[in-house]
Amino acid sequence: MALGGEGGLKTAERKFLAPFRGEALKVPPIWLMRQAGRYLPEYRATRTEAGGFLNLCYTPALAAEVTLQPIRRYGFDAAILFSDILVVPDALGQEVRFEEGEGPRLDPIRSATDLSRLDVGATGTKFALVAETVQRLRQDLPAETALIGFCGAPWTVATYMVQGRGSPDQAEARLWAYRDPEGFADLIDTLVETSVEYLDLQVKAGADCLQIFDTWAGSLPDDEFDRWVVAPTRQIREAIKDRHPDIPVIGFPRGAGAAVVWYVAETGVDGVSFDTAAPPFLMSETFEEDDVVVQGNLDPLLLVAGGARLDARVDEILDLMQGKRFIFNLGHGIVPQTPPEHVAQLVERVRSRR
Ligand code: 1CP
Repeated sequence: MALGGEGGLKTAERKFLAPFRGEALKVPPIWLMRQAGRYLPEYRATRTEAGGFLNLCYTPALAAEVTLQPIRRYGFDAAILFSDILVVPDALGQEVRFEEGEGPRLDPIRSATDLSRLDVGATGTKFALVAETVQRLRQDLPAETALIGFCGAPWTVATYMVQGRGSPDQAEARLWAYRDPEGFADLIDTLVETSVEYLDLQVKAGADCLQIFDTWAGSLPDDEFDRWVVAPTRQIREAIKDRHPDIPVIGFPRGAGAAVVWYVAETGVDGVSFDTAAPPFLMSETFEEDDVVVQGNLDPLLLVAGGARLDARVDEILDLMQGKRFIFNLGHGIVPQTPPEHVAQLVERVRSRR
């Protein structure tokens, strides 16, 4: 597929944005979380050329290139900026390292003294590189392709900052929040403030929509969910809406289960992304017509398996979501062992819908 410049198409005409204007499309827009990444050989080549994952995030020409790779292959309705949620702590001065084949590593923050070493004034240089990537993308993307900017939600980003790495239970952050809620609130407030600046500069550079990833929203009981997931997300959404009223904001409170209703009502997000565990009838029946755009939720492992099961599940989701304001996506990110031809099969199945 040829990639071209703006070509006179207005932002408002991009198909991806139609559900946010109130339209329920017969063939919904489609993009996939982690659509750029290790399952694509061209991604692995560019990552090697960059000399590591974070270098890739901070080299605008290469970050833009890997963002465009899945658009060239599959013509998704939206591209998502190639970056990572951990660029925020890294820019704040809590250096993030990605070793080959391992997850992220950070020197953990566990106290007010550790916290005082973060510098909200220091983010400019690294954030400017991300803004440059967004600018390049808006120029190089096909006019019809929307561009999604993103950040991690403060709770999820904090879990990595406090634990120093990914963890199955986010225990260190949860314990800090119980033992010293005021101290933990200082960390969350810093992340709210920094995330607003980060998203604001992505919109100014050309992002059409924003997604807030809260991968570990499901690890908190109701009262803590309210304080550390819902309240900070609402603050971010409100600050962004003050500056950019027309930019849709999608939340992804992974693992929230039934609390998704509360999350949508209280944060005021324009769209909500359902995770793999949510039964499709929850996506189709939970909300009234005007409440929110729904996105989701195919199992990423079904995309690895492929075959007739994949087609059947895609059809089931599309049947249930017929007549709804819906965006087709996975319930979590694409995994590295996904065969690229299965992604082509998925896109073809969605687009051949009559
Ligand atoms: O090349 C590599 O080996 C790095 C793999 C990789 C990639 C491709 C990481 C490391 N991050 C990314 C890109 C990324 N991460 C994007 C880019 C755009 C796209 O989707 O195509 C986005 C939106 C993210 C968001 C992200 N990073 C989340 C939230 C969504 C989710 O997947 O739950 C989280 C939790 C992270 C942290 C992170 N970054 C990378 C890894 C392996 C992890 C998870 C670490 C862990 O919990 O152990």
